[in-house]
Amino acid sequence: RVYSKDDEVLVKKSWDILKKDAQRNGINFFRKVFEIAPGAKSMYSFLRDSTIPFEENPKVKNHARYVFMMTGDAAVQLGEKGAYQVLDSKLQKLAATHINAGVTDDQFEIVKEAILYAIEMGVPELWSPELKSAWGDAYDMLAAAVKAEMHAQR
Ligand code: ISQ
Repeated sequence: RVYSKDDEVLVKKSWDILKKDAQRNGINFFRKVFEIAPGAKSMYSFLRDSTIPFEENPKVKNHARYVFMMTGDAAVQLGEKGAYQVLDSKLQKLAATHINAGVTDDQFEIVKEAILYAIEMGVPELWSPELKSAWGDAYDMLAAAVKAEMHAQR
């Protein structure tokens, strides 16, 4: 098994801290995505024609917080359950949203890099190679389920 009990413990411990500042951590997450892939802004109607910095856009602030919370809440449930059981009723809609946005499989790697960066910024005191691989594996499991559902729907 890739995702061990130790991984689960590390993810849960760090998430307890990260979720307390989901707004700031979510913004760090989104900022990194747009830094790596500026073109990703065009996925959001509310960013496409916007000239103000994205973190001043209230819609983005809410969305960044929401996506960060959803990812972390799903990640902490892995272990007892697999990704399919965790995402469950959300999976179909999540996959459909990503298909509609034109997301490709390789773009999941950008989001992985960005979320790991936001976690490092959010809990520098807990950051370690072990924490990085625990979150990386959690992300990979969730992403695999979303990608598989996207392929199934297409
Ligand atoms: C899509 N899914 C998750 C995170 C994201 C961050 C920025 C842009 C698109 C995204």
